[in-house]
Amino acid sequence: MSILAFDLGASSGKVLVGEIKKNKLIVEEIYRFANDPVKIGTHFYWDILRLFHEMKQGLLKSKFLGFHIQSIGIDTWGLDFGLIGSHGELLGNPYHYRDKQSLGMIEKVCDIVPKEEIYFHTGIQFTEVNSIYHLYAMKCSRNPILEKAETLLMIPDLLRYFLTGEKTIEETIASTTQLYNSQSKSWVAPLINKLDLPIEIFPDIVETGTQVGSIRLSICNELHIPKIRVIAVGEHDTASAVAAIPTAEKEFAYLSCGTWSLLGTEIDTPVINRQAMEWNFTNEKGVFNTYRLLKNIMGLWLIQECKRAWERDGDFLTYDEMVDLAFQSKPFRSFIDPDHEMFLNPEHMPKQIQYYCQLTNQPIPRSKNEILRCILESLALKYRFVLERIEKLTNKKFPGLYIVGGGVKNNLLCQFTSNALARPVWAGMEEATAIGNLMVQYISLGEIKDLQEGRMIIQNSFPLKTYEPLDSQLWNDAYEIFKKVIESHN
Ligand code: LFR
Repeated sequence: MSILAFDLGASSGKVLVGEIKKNKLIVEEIYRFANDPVKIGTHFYWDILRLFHEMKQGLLKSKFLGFHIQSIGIDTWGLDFGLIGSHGELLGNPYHYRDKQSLGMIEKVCDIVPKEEIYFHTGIQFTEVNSIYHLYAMKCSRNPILEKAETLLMIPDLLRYFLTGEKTIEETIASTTQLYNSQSKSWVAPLINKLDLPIEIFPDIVETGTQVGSIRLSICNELHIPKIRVIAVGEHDTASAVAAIPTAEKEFAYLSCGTWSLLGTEIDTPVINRQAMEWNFTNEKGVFNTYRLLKNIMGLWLIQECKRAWERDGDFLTYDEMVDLAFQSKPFRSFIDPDHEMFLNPEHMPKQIQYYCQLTNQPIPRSKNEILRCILESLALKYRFVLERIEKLTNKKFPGLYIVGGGVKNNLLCQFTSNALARPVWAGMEEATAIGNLMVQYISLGEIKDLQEGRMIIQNSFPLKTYEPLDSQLWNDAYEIFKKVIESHN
């Protein structure tokens, strides 16, 4: 049975076909397109209509290739949303979470509703990029789009609505808003009301795996395709990626490594206490009965932004070339805290890294080699820092770390991570997000029994590469210095 995953990530949008043959999941990418946010004036937007057009091209491509598609599912990153007006049309272009309108909004929101109250209802980390702060910024600026809105839809739900006409939000992506209580499975009405946000715009929630209608007739006619079922998969990309972690263990640590590095563990009940709040850990809803206790680490964004900055200066490097440069550099010269807010969306990432090193009285990385080395080592050390905190919060000790996502192509980062943790790393499945998306569809269609069986099939289908730790003592010494640096400047 052939099914289709639409996976809209920061580096591109992808369409992948899944099939199960001899107890193996076969995944083939059939179409890829750009997913570049667009800056106009001071704002940063999704190019949403273009993306919908590209999704239609993906559907056509699957037809031309002869696949008989039984269902589709859509996932994207979390947080972002579109607003629908009284005529059922999208009002304006959805903002990208890196849009600066939400700067300063955590303080404003927490002046109205105490931090503890928000955390105890939602279990979600405080970061300015969350939907709650964008909505509040729109409210403060009396944004006419919010004033006219009748329904809020998260981006995968919005695209799903364009396809089917159904207006619902899937629960994993709902949890990224910081306005949703995934234990009681409801929007947090007191929070929404205290912020004077329009509660009526928050639609019904559907559980992961729900079959939520089919592609509307007008689109089937336009593309000359049959009716295709649409399934609300783990629409938050991280939920889908973690669903695909290929393990039979109940307790494991993972790193979903892409533009963001999401490091965490899967749990049955959220860890919501003072310590978790102080350390700003998040409890996002996972697929089915799971939660993800994790921390967002700035991730490959730092490398992607260096690439972009150097390209603007006419210096074009591939990611492989960048890894080679880092490899050639002297180790452990200077460190950054990848998660310092100054790295969220700077004008020029390499200069910002130099500035951080200057502020923290460290040798300033001058060459590209030194800058890249500084990023990769700092990421690996931050992974250790976060994993140790997760172990404290859960009272568990993990034997190693699974890494999935685009970052697995970066051998140096995987090796550094193993070195920094002094534990093995099992890395693979660049397309984990799409694989998790497909797996949930198969569960919904009854082709796979449950998450556990799905993970076994995935384990059987995609080999992992093991990295064993090297130079543990050197990395241990570096870790002590790293901790002092990040504590000195937060
Ligand atoms: C990863 C991700 C993270 C989320 C960030 C912004 O792609 O979805 O989970 O925190 O992007 O939405």
